[in-house]
Amino acid sequence: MNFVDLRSDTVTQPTPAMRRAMAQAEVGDDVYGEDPTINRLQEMAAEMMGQQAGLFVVSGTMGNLTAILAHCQRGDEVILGNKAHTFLFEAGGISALGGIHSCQIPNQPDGTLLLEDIQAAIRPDDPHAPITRLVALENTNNRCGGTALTVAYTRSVSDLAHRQAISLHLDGARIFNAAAALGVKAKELAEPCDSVTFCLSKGLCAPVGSVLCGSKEFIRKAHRIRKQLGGGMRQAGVLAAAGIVALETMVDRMAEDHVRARRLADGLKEIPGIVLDPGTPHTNMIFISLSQSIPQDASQVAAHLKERQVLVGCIGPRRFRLVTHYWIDDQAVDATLVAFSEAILPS
Ligand code: TLP
Repeated sequence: MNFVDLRSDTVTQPTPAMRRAMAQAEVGDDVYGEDPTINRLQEMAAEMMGQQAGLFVVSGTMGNLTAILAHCQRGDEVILGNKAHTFLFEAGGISALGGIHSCQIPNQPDGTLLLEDIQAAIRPDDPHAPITRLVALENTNNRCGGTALTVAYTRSVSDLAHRQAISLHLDGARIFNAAAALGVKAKELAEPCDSVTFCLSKGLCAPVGSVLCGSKEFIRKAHRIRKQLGGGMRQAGVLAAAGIVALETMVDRMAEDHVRARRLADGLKEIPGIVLDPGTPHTNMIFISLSQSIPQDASQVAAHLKERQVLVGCIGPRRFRLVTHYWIDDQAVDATLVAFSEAILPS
């Protein structure tokens, strides 16, 4: 059965070109640095992020964890948003595995952290306080609606941090969505940062993996940490091969997902009982709620949608997230609108 799966862009299947590249990939032992396909992916990724080097990791979560462990010692502090994926959805890995303290400051609705809030959160040189070592941003910001942070904003945070010898990490899981929405190169968004992770397995459609990029020295350090985390892979060029196809063929089509998200949102707006978040969609995510006039809750509506072969993410008792991606075409958008109009029963 063919479902229209809007739960996330993580559900994307590899394309036929990716599967072919995987079958034919030249491989070697990557723990020895001998997998030519991984080496090529890492070089391509570093180039696209305007960084010196890259490291292939299993997931976005592992990329962020590896980066934060490389920047911080036990007891150091990272400043991040209270809606950051690293804070909300990475199982507390930075504190569980790294003893790293997090200082959460409010994410603004556009995904930014106020410069004055960052400044106020930076600890004084006082033995009572942890050492502020790192600021982390997220672009696009998932829980702020898939909002894109601009180049100017990223630079302003980088300048503020660097003036005080603090590093900047970017969770750029969806940096290519941000770049498409802003009409800039991903490199411009990543260059002001000391490290950046981006995901191959979301909108870019590869089955596995993320790349962590930074300076040569930083990546050397990160390489050892990846090993400590059990993330040293062997003939994983079969995975990297799909990542290379992703970088070659998927980056320039990202805007299509944004156009479809807009079309889907415009249709949903016309269905009585559906309330769109202000400004949604910013990129490939649509955030909606059920109005009080609807007797069902989100899980009941989701169950009705599932009967109509449409899958959506429930992110609250009356709230949904819908994410467009390569496998959501115009027909899928139309089918979703029909399914919603049938599934929602006004009282
Ligand atoms: N996000 C997933 C879920 O974990 C919520 C999703 O469906 O959106 N950074 C950001 C901004 C992310 O959105 C995600 C995944 C990650 C990191 C982690 O990536 P993975 O799943 O590869 O560990």
